Amino acid sequence: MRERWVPDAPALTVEPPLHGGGPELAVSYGELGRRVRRATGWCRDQGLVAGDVLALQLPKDPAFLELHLGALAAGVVTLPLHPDATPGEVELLMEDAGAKVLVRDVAAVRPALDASPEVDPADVPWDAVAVLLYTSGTTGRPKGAPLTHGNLVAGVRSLHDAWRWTPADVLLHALPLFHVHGLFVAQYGALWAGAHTRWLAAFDPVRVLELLPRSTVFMGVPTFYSRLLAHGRHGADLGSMRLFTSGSAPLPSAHHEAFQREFGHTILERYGMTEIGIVLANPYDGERRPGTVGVPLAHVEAKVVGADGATLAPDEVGEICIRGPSVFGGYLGRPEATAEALQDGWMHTGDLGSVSTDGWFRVVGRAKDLVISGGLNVYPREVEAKLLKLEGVREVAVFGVPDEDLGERVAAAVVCDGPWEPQRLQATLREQVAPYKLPRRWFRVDDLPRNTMGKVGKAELRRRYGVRVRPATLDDLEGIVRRNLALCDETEDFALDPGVVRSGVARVFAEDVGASYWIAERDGRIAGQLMVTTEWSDWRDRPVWWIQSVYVEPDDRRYGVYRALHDHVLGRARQAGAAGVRLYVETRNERAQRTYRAVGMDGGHYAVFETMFAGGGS
Ligand code: MLC
Ligand code: AMP
Repeated sequence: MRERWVPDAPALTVEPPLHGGGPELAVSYGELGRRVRRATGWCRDQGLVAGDVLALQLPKDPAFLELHLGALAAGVVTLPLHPDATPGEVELLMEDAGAKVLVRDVAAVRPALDASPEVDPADVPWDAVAVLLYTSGTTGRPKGAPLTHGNLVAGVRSLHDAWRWTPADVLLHALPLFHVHGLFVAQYGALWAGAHTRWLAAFDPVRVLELLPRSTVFMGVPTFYSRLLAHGRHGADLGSMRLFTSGSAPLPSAHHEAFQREFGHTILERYGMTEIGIVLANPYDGERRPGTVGVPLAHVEAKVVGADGATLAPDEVGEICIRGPSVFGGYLGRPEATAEALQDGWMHTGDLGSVSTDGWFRVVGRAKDLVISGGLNVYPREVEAKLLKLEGVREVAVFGVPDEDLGERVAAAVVCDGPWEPQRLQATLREQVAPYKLPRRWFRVDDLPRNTMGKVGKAELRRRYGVRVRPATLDDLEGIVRRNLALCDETEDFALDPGVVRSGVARVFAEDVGASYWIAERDGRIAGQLMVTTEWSDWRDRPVWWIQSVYVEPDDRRYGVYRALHDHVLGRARQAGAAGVRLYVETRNERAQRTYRAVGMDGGHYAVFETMFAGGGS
């Protein structure tokens, strides 16, 4: 990796956050090389030898990179952990991995690293394990996927060529580092090329827009793109940019097209997985087809097979299988899981897809029980197992519902004994699992839908509880007026005059007045709506968004429709830099007040419910 490291060239610039102030931290390749050698020395001083496992639960900090690369050079295996993983989760993974040392305190390890002797890299064989990443399976028990030095080098080389990396590149890096995407696709890509990386500790559309004009490459999960689109381009000059890539979850075609239209760049979507690296990608040159993950990268074989394992005809949907040099050799200590996943070197991905007659792959769904929220994998079985141990939970199903921002959001349907206390379940679960795994929608059900074999119907749950929020179109206008009238006694808009509503809505659509309507769809039909107006707050020096005209069809209540609308507006308001979101509730309307309290809004004394954002609001 270090052949292209020119000592004076910039390796890493750690950008300060928007409101964090402070100067940026710049590290040259010469300095990075020395730091990595000291980290190798640190490993030696800790008594770590080749094959030992070093667990790293660190924020996005240069120390993470130094320790990871320093360990690689010593043949020590790193186990990157989510910074928000709970002590119980960390203990489980460390035990399974046989990890010897855990580093979780940057402030404590920094002086030790700086004081360590510089040690030369060892001669590490290519089939030695470099890193252990955990995924989960049908049992809910996490499985370690060991990746070898050979796997990682095959992956980075193939992307180096495919994406034309050069030392002149500037990668704007806003991904976390404890996963394949942020570490092996983005960071390794830049380091292999000797290119410059600008680091943001976390994705922030305002900072990303500021830094894109000084960058050439940007890599994101689809949520990054939906948030950039929601935030808007604000005239940013993207002339220096040569590549935007997306992966880790499906990029909706609408976002692909909107980004092309509004940001003037065609996103290159690619597909990968921890166990196999990045294996399918749209081409650098030539057509990039929205809704597809492109064609196999160099040295990769890919096919789509049916339930009997036979290769399917073009356009038929089956399981995507992959073979190639970046595919791992099997799960740590799990021969059965390995035999199931790997057959003749072919990795059965559990992803459902098809291939066109001209060889382009599409991912259309998943055979595996997995929710991908904001690019992070949540394994329902793991969360269900924890929930089943809580008092009052008789049966539970965890599943994903569609979400414009995160792609999917985690939801739970619970058959409970005794009172329905989702807040208690949520609070107890929070002590046991990282917060991104927490269900954010809770539904009490009398029974779980099951098939004849007794298996819980997750697809049926998604159909029932999946709510899609979208902007209202002119075609919705008529329905909105009708609903607004039907619900006069349901919302804050008490005695609305039909004429006022009709002309008001018409003026909104003519953009005479600043308001927007959002529609919630459930099970293929319109289930609810709300209107948003904005009001300038002199006190906060930014706008406040007001939610108005909320309506959810009676048959669609208790399916999370209002919560979906609420989350959507909250997300949009945050992206737009609003001070917060408010709504009035008529004090006589107790049902509405209960609803707003249940979603966490605060009624105060005047029945004005609000969620105000901290800091910059973006
Ligand atoms: C944070 N939160 C999430 C979340 N991330 N909830 C659900 N899903 C997520 N992905 C929760 C936090 O716990 C917190 O909840 C609240 O949301 C706000 O936290 P935050 O830190 O402000 O979140 P935000 O900045 O909005 O982060 C969202 C995100 C981030 C999408 C920017 O999750 C992200 O960077 N995702 C990228 C993940 C990634 O790199 N995946 C690659 C995997 S590799 P509370 O209640 O605690 O306040 C792979 C292979 C491949 O899949 O092909 O690439
Ligand atoms: P992980 O185990 O974190 O590596 O996640 C891998 C999974 O992410 C894959 O099995 C897919 O389900 C999903 N994935 C990655 N890239 C894409 C993509 N471009 N489109 C759809 N799904 C994707």
